[in-house]
Amino acid sequence: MAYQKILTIQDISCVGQCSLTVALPILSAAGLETCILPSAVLSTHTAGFSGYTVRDLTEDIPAIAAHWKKENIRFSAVYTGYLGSTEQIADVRGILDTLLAPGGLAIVDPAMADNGRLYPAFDAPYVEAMKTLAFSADIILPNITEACFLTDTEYRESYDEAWIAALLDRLSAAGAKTVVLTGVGYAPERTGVVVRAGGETRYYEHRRIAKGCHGTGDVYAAAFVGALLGGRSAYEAAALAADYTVRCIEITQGDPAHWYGVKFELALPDYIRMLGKQ
Ligand code: PXL
Repeated sequence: MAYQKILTIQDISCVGQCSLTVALPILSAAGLETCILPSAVLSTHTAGFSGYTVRDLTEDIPAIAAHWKKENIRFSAVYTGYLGSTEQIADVRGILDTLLAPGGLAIVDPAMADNGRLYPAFDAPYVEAMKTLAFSADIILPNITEACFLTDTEYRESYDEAWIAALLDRLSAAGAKTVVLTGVGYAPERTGVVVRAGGETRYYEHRRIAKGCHGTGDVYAAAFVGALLGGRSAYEAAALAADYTVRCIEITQGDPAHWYGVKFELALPDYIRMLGKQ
């Protein structure tokens, strides 16, 4: 596989093992030159800490993108996660339009909600703007809550295969291309990921570890992008990322003081080993 340069756009949560502090090491471990564009800088993530600081970097983004354009810098993929503002989403769309190399991939994790609720920073206008970004991307990685927000579907705690198929149909009808729908489980101790790509839908089921951990969506998405750009199909990359994320949770679950993220670093050797297996 040729050496590839990719760009990831998401926030820096200085403490909390999510977004860029997770994506950068995972993508580097996958052998990708990883360029970053911070959407905002927060003292911590917003899920469980109180009194966090936020500096929105929306104003800086157009000049950064213009400089890269002038320098003729292009990326073989752009992968976006948690963004800093509704207004910023238009600039991020502009980056996808102008800074991807020919044939480059736009991958959007619409990181804005979980467990039926939006994250504290986001509101209805943000969701509307995220729809425009997600439905212009080549690949999206929503969880069920985010898929519901993207399609104006009422969130459900319990569901069956027919409901998930209908949710995927709504995403496809709205313009989604390849969809990696995360956190889909049909039995109490099982969860998994549904991948709809090229008209085919496949499910990868795996063990569900009771304790939900923060930041696992970001670990999952970065591990997926690393495996995909390494030459795997969307389904293969989705399965590999699931195995790595489960490993990260296993390593972390015995430590109740570590409630804010997963010890993904300790499993990076496993990730690299998984990537080595063709
Ligand atoms: O893991 C998603 C995420 C990323 N960045 C920030 C967050 C969250 C989830 O809550 O608060 C700042």
